[in-house]
Amino acid sequence: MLMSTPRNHANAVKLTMLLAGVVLILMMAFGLVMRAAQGGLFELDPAFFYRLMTAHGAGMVGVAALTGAAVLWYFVSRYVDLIEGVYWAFLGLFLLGVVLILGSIFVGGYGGAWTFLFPLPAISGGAWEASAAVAFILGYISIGVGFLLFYLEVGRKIVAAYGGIGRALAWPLAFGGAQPDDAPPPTIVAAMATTVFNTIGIVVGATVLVSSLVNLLVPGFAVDALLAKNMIYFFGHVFINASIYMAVIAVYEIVPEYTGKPWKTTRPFALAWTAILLFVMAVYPHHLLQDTVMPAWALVMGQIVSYLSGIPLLVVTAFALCVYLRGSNIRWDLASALLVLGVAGWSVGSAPAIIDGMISVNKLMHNTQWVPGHFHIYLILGEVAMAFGFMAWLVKDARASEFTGIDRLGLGIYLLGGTGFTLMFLISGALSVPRRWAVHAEEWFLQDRIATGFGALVVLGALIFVALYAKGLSARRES
Ligand code: HEM
Ligand SMILES: [Cu+2]
Repeated sequence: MLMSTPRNHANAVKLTMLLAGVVLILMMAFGLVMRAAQGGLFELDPAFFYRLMTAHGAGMVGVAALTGAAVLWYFVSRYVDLIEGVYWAFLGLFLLGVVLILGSIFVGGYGGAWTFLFPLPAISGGAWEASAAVAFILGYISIGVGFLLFYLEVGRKIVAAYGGIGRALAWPLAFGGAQPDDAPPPTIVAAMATTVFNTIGIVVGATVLVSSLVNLLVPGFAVDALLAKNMIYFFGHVFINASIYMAVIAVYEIVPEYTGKPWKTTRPFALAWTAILLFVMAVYPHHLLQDTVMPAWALVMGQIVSYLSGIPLLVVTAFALCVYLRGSNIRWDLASALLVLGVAGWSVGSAPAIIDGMISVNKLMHNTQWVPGHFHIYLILGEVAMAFGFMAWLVKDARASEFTGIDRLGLGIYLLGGTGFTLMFLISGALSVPRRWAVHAEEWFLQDRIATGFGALVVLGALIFVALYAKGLSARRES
């Protein structure tokens, strides 16, 4: 095993993180415009609101997945020999997809949301042409193909090096009485698990995408709407979760540098990752709790697995992190603070998610802003915080001092903004404010405006992080 990432892979990942940082800020600005428009701060044509919402949803999910994948590639390349060309093909297909999606939205007028629910892409009520929906779907397919190539390379190299999927998942340790010292490192276990479940998710997503594409081109070819919805939410749930499960590799690899205690694959760790592998796929029916035509057993399973899903997440990462931090003299800087924040935000965000996963609650809350409330917690304060932490760590050695005033300022602004912004979504949801409405009633303006203020802080914090990263990159080039 290599102790440091090969230079070529490191450079490709650094470039990816710079791109991702710029896209994050742009998409956050879109979100801010939406929130301000909901608060009646200015008039926004509703059709344009839905375009922004589609770009924000697809763009943010995409950038979360991209940063997660970059983290995975960076650290997995320390253990196995990955082909650099595959990464460039992945990035190229990703960017091609972005161009197609942006074109479909801002040139073609597509505004059917990132979930492209059948038959919405085809039946737009005249808001966009079928060709715009086709471009959107082709964009997704391009990104999907890129990810499949990525996982094929990661998967085959890990399987070859560790002797099979089961061994890479540390099953001999989990179920066979093998010794922890013989188990693969946490990075490999996490990379193998995400490779398996995200590949399955993307293949299911690609199937429903191609079906929707055929339906667009040959309207006589109808798709079963309930089946399509199941497939889309299976894909969507697995894909966004995979982004966080990939990003957490940064915590496993970087936090030990600060605590001096290596993160080890233990039996509970191995068991938890196997549980994650199964739960992440079994839990998706929690997105269909409103669909009364779904078989009752599937919905009940969605609820029960929702309860269970929180456990391995909290055990493997949040609880383990507390154990590692306790009694160690962790050195705080921007990177370690953001990584620890990421785990905390992810864990906290799982609570309102589990609440919404209860059938009785979901009946009331599902189409309210409670839903964007919970996922913005584990995205802004979870996945994206980990991505910013990873970026700060990448340029750490270019900095003279460890935890500067500007670092603390950025962190404080981001944390305050993120907490306030997501709390306002939850409060609005509890007050039954619907989600995905371009125009709000005046009674909701106050929450919307307070949220807009907090949202602006998030954008400002993110700007500071990305600027520090860009500065760090250029300082390294000069030295
Ligand atoms: C400054 C930061 C952000 C702001 C101001 C913001 C704002 C918004 C707003 C106003 C909505 C629509 C809410 C509604 O349904 O009424 C939304 C939806 C959404 N946001 Fe954000 N957001 C931010 C950051 C993020 C991040 C970091 C991610 C993911 C990494 C994200 C992912 C999403 C997704 C997936 C949706 C759902 C779109 C849909 O319903 O189709 N957002 N956001
Ligand atoms: Cu879900």
